[in-house]
Amino acid sequence: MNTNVKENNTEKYQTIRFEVEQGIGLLTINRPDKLNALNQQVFLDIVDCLSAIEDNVRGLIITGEGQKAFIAGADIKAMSTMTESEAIAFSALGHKTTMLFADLPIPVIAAVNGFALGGGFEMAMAADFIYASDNAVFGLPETKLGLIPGFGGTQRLARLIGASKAKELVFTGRNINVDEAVNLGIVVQSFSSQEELLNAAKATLLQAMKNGQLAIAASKKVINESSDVNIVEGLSLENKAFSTLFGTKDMREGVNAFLDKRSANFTGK
Ligand code: DAK
Repeated sequence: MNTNVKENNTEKYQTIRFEVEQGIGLLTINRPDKLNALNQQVFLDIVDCLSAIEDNVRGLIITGEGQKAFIAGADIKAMSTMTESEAIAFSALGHKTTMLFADLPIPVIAAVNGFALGGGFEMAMAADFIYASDNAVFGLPETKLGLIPGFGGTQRLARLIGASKAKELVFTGRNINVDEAVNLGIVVQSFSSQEELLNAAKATLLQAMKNGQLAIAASKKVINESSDVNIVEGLSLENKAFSTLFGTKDMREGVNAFLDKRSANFTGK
């Protein structure tokens, strides 16, 4: 498939848009009148979209429609009438969605434009890393609603910034601006406009796409697993992934290209 052609799956979904250009998938949550709040349909659309993602997609950006919000959280109106069993199903769907980002063997960047609150912040943390625009606002305000973060926020924020800082943010439910988010290590880099933000995310993915895709997939997997295991097990996982790559054509191509003083031509094999 020609990866330079822009493909568009937009009409298929009610609540998201999905376009592929230059091998990069751009998944946009598209409920701007509700600040892209997450209801069941959004999760169903994302799960359907990510489950059908094709091999020609080598990097993914997730963002929100409009200038105001990435995602302003779970849909509070929809949650207001949920029973306990519906909440379990909703939460499970949210977990499934965030795990899909983690399991994709390609880099996933959350491009946060505006509010990333509650489930929105949790969705962003499920990406491999976060870029944000200057107007980004992050927060986990669930305790203000008598809830706790339910889409992995207690787990991912503590792993990202440490338990103490995560508790301070969760207990207070306070919002933080982009500078504080950068200082805490939540955001890798901030940008002065939404256009710059998306361009930077695309440029980063294009840079990564020049490298061995099997190596990227392996490194993503091993880094993701690192927070769940002790150092000895982690080094063992790294060792296995490292040595497995010696059986790939891409690894031979990469080192031979260096020795031949030429650019590598990786094929993903
Ligand atoms: N849900 C539903 N609608 C929302 C929304 C949300 N989270 N956020 C905004 N909207 C809607 C508003 O109701 C409004 O709709 P209309 O009234 O025009 O119909 C429209 O978006 C524009 O919002 P505002 O008029 O409020 O805009 P402002 O600029 O005045 O304020 C704001 C922007 C982001 C400060 C404000 O909208 C806001 O505070 N929004 C709520 C933010 C929030 O608390 N988010 C966290 C939600 S709690 C679980 C798993 C996960 C979760 C829970 C349970 N399970 C275990 C099941 C996650 C929970 C959350 O995410």
